[in-house]
Amino acid sequence: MVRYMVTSALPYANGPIHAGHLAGAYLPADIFVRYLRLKGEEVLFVCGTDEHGTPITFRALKEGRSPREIVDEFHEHIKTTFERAKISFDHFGRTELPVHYRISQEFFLKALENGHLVKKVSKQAYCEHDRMFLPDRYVVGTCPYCGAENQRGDQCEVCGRPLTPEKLINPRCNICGNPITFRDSAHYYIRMKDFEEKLKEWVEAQKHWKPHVRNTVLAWIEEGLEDRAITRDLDWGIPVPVDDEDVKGKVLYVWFEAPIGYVSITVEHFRRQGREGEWKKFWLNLDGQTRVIHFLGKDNVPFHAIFWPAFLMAYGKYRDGEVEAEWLLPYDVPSNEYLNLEGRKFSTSRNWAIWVHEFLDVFPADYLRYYLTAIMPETHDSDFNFADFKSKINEELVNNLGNFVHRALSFANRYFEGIVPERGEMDELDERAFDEIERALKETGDLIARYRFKDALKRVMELAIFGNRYFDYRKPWKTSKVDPVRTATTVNVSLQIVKALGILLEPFLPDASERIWHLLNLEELKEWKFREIKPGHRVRKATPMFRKVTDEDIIHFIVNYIGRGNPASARVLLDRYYKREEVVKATLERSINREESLAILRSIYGEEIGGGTEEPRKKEKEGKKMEYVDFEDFARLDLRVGKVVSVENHPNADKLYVVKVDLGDEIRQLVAGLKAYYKPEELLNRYVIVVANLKPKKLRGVESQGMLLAADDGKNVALLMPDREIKPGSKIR
Ligand code: B3M
Ligand code: ZN
Repeated sequence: MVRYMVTSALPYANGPIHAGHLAGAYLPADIFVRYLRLKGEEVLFVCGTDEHGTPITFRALKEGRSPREIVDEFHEHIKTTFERAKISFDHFGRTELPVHYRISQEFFLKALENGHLVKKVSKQAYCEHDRMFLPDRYVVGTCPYCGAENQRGDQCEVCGRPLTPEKLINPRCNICGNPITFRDSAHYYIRMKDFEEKLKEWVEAQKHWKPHVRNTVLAWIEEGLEDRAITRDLDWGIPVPVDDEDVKGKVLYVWFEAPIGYVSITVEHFRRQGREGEWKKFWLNLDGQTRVIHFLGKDNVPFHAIFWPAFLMAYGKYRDGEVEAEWLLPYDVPSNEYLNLEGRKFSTSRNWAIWVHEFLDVFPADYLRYYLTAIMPETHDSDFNFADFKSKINEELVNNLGNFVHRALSFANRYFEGIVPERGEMDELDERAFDEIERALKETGDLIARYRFKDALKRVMELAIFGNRYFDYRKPWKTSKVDPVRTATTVNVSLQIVKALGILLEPFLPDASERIWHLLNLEELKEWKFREIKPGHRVRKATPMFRKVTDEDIIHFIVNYIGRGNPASARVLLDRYYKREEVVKATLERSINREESLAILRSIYGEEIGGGTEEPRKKEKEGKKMEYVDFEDFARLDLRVGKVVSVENHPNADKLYVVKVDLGDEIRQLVAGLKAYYKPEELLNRYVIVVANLKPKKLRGVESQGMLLAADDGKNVALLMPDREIKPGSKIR
């Protein structure tokens, strides 16, 4: 029987996971693995964080933190996010572990011993200003292959070619922006020529790969493979394991050791279980039965289909006391294209992104999984669109699937007290229902096995559509009055379809599948095989499977999550769908902290959203009852006179000032959206009114320790100022 070793690309531990990552390499792998498990196949699913290389050190440098702090933080963060998204790794490890150092160094030494490595001194990018070598992402410039500008020295994001800093046209230092120079540095290179023929033969034989992937990889090999440096001038990573002054203090190239992480994470997995030797059957060719399948995003294809196999070949045979065997080359490298957000590429710096941990604060994991599977970028880039998200969830998940499950359960309870009734005589349509179940299992399974997850999910939903049609046609609400046997058959068959859906949904929506199992009151383990629910079995009361996605949910997400990271991006998204009044109303209705919500709304829309807020103003206009507050409520505000002592431009926002105010016994820093209304000199030394006990809050990265009071007529803004000089810190009463 075939055994599956499934991996998802190891995400760099330098930031959170976004929906594009999830849809690219993690969700598809999870669907695949969950399906194999239901089929009873032997499968191991591993992943972990990639914790070395310039993606890590560059972020550390920018934030003035140590690489270790960064990787520790994001290892935990990413691990938790995957758990929340129900990605069912057998083990989620990391590369900053001794076992990984050991195995990576072993790969290096074996390749060296086998004569596949050469040491060469060559010119390496160097920054005179920062006084350091600049590997990979420390250099930016124009891609020599496709001409795309601003590409980093490790890979072109546009054409996908692996790069090196020397190859870039007009290279600049990515830290200080200055042009770079070149200095001699010694490195170990892998002689790719040694593997060209073997690689070509091997790729040619992989007829089961997606044709365009196979063709692209072959084309790259045919262009000729150059030697590739597998060491770097960096001080974070795995030391080069040779006693050689020339490479002292240097580390292994991250793309050399990261794929070895798949192996070391597997080793660690079995070690923790006390089953030490078992990793071998997943990575060595012991019995010809294991398939290693790497799920990844398309930019990772060359590394997995050319370099990684070359490293495995360079190692030669693995030997220890018990075994002697070849390493397994990848069986397949299913890769996805990119996901865009509302027509534009994801961008971390502009927060034009759906961060998975944030999305899951607002929406259930099943909704994210459903939508990302429905739009999975399998053959071309696809687009995350909020309107489409809402309609797919509400129309397909809630109205079709949720509705069918609910109808079947409700009728079982209404007419049969929750006991699955015996079927009467079956007619053609009843028989067909069972055929449909079998066909759905077969066809969905085949699609998953061919990595066609989008179509597979569609196929599952077709069974739910069939269920609803069946139910509509049978009209049990009518037959119940005249034909109890017919009604019993209808309810029985409907419940069977519900059970089948419980199985079919497991790979895609594990929570919904569990809920169906719970509603049906089933204890048996799920299998990719249909067995009828027996008459006499008691099911539970019907409760709704899902709730609808509302505009308020979407507004809440855009304002409080995207907006917190980048108000301008939130504004673009909100303007696409909603009127400002709607946004303000929805946000304030959900708000726990009104001032905080107002501050976010202001950062999104500018100052017009005044302290008074639009909502009461509108109420007054409509002549509605005034809302009174108690004096105690007012007295809770600590309002004070402050004197402006400095005004500076906000570093990251063009509408904001950073204002320092003397409150008598302390200087406070406030962030205020006054730039459109006051020049700095008009503010300096003026007396203003400060809300002094407002919870401090970061606005675009700068902490605001209070708020200035201002009047706002929708067009203009006027600061409140005491009408004569008074001691800073005086209380307003
Ligand atoms: N960390 C690249 C990436 O996150 C890299 C994958 C490693 S897989 C061995 O896109
Ligand atoms: Zn520099």
